[in-house]
Amino acid sequence: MEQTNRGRLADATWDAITEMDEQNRPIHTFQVCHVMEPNQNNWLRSGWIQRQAAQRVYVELRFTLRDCNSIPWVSGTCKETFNLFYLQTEEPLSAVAFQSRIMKVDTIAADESFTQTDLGDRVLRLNTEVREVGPVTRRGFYLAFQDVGACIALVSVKVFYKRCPSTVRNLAVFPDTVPHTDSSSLVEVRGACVENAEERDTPKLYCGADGDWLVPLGRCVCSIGHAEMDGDCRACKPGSFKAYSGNTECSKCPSHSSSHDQAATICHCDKGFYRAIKDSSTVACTRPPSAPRNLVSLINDTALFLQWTPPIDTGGREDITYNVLCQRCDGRDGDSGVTQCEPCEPDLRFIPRPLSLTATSVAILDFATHVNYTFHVEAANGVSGLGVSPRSLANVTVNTNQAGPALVGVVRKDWASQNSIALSWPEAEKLPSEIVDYEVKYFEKEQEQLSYSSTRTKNPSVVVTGLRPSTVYVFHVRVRTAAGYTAYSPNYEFATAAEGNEHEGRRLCLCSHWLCSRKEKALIFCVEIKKLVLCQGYIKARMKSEEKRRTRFRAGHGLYFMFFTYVDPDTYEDPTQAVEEFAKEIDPSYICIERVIGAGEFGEVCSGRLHIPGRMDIAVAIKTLKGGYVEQQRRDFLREASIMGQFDNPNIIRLEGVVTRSRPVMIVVEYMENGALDSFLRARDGQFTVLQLVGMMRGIAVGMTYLSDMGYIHRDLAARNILVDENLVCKVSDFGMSRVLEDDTEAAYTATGGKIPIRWTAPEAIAYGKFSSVSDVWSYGIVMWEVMSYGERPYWEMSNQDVILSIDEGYRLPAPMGCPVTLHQLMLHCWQKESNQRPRFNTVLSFLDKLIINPKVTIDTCRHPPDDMPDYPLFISIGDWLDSIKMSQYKNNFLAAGYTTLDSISTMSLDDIRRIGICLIGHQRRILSSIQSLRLQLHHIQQSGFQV
Ligand code: ACK
Repeated sequence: MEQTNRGRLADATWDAITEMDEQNRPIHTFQVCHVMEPNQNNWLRSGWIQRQAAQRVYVELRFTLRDCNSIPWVSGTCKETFNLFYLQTEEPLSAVAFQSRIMKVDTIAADESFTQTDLGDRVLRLNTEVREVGPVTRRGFYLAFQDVGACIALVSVKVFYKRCPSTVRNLAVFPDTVPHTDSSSLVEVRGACVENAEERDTPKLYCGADGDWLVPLGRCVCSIGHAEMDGDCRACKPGSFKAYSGNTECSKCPSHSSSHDQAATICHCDKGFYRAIKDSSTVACTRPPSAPRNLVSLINDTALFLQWTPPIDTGGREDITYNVLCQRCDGRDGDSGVTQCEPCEPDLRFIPRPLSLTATSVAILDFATHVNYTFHVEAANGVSGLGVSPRSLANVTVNTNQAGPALVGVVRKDWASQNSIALSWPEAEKLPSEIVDYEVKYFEKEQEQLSYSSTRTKNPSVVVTGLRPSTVYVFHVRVRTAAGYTAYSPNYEFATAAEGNEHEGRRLCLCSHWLCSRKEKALIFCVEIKKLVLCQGYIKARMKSEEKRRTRFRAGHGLYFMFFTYVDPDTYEDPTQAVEEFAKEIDPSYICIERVIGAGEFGEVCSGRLHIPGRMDIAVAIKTLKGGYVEQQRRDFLREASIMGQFDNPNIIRLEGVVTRSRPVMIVVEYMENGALDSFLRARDGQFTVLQLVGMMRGIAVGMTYLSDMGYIHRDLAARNILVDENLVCKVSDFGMSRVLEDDTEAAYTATGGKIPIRWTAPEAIAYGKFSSVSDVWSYGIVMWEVMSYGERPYWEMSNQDVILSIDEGYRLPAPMGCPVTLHQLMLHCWQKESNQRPRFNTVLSFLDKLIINPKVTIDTCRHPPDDMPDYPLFISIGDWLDSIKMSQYKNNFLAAGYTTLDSISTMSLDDIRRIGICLIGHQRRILSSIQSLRLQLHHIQQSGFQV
């Protein structure tokens, strides 16, 4: 700001003179020029100048000064300078007071002085000098000019202070600001956003000592509906909008939207157009799509397909989806004749789902037959349902059949066990097309319908396995025909038997009549033809898997060119892979479970039939994995299948396949009509010839020779693990637990922590866990003994500990009653203490073969043990002997009858035993069997020259 003050003469020696400048404009000046007289002291003083906000004051002087040399005759009194003074006061002062406290600012000299010539030429040599005055702190001040003998004309005096002027930077207004007196410090000033702008980062400027704005920081941006123009925020014009604050322009309204007012922040959708909730307010407005086109239905077997093409008008959106709505329109209203429609059954299955489909097709399953379904396919997008626009529907009506609905009749429970329930129902009749099968859906009642299982059966009966004991299940059944499903039967609730309650109302299921019905035979034939293709596919896959297996063996063992080698499933990182490789997956609908035949470690064992399309149906045994299993149990259970699946021998139980992809998990093996060998023999005591028994042993030897050639060690060879078919063929089974023996009730824990069936196991395997094919040979000898004694328990009731001790002391089982010596000798050979002294399975097999070829010679005449047969000690007294066979209670009977030495009893017959008062048949047999063995040993000892 410029401040000038016209001063007044203090000493009347400065004259106020008005002159004309070069352009003839008047200029007012104060002049003094007493150059001829010495001791000049002429003062000119300003009026009182208010300081206002100033801290530092500047004085700009414009003046002319005469060159002393250009004035003729002047003495040394002529000067070419004058002095500038100032005085600060709170109030205006009198002239006297002024004189005393005045302070000098500077002596001012002229840069340019003028001469007489200049005057004549009218050239004005004007000087401008600026001086800083202060710091000023009082309310006002005076300026004073002292002339000490110069010739001066003071043209102007400008008094001012510096300030940073009000400004607008980055849409923020900064006010006038006075800098600090200290020229090195800046004044920080916060700006205020201009109208319709908002702060982003606090706007700041710094005011420098020279009145310049420095270091701009922060900024303001225009608010919504406004955009920057010429440093201002101006409102957006109608037809445009700005939705977000920022330094962006106003945008034109997007398609199908408009704004009618200034400063619009949004453009509103035109009538009939919408934005979805998720849409940004800046995008174009859209509308619901038109209806899908070309809706067609296809009915194929048991599935109904709907297909359509997308609508012509997608409404301007890409999020188009389809909803399929279903109605059953069965009858007509009697009065109005209008078709009655109702929502479809809730369990109609839509694949992938009924609503929010992104593809233009859907498959519908489980529909009822004989029904008129109307399907409405609705096209929808993100703005469907926002306005009042009608739904975009395409409709199609599908008739699933001609006749009335066919329902399954009353479902009955035939029997229930702990883990199974057998159901049957009357065969569905009056169906328009062939029955494909029945579907039985079931779930635990307590679980509501949270998870349900289903099984299919071709017959009007089923055994549902894998259930929990003492649990109520809800069942319902429906028929599947080529044209679709019937409706479900009502719900039926049946419970499984309580734990410990073996069977409840057990009876055969009606599976057998499936094969009797001519109609059904025809159906099976049709299904077979249809699925032959599938079957061929399977065979190819199986061949591929076999080839893979061979390659593996070739690579792994290099022995393949001679034998297959057993692959331990435990060597697979993922045991499921072993199951996949060695066991084929069976479609559960090919399995018809008929009855429960026993209980295993993992669940029930059932019998039933397997009907693989393209193959004769066969009787099978089905081992099930009971519900509620954990993953490890599932693996252990399936481990048996991955072992069994590697074997192919007439005397090894054959694996048909597994069911792992649905519940219950099952292992399906060939059915052995006579069940386990031990119970089979016990039930037919004495009913077979020796040759028949030898035939059974031979079968087992064939199986074991195969297994040992494969490098497989069974570890649990026992009559209970041999199965017998209707032709008395014996097959080795039970491979699942051959490593850990958890499921063998005979297996006991040993000192080394393993679980071992002591009575069947070789001493080195018990003592050091040294299992081998020759330890299997020991077990084989025990099985021979079991066979010849018709299922007698080896070592009878002796404790496991006593068995181990007596074996260690050299005792061996005596020949069973009626057992040819040769066979007992073979047993003894298998029980050699030194494992390498025992025969190998192939030797056992050829021995039995000879026996079978020439039974008379071998069985009757070969009474002498082979040369390498070791000695087995006899028990010293009758008491010891009876103790060893756990028949101590009969000591008195023997003594009372006069039998005191072993020799005396060696000739006893069965009648003799009965006569001395031993009535129980089992005891009679055990004693007689032991006596026969004693007889052999006596004979052997006598031959050696010893006396008993
Ligand atoms: O002595 P079993 O009737 O014969 O009782 C048991 C029961 O299941 C539990 O294991 C019988 N079993 C096991 N596998 C078969 C099979 N493949 N064929 C016939 N019965 C079998 C076994």
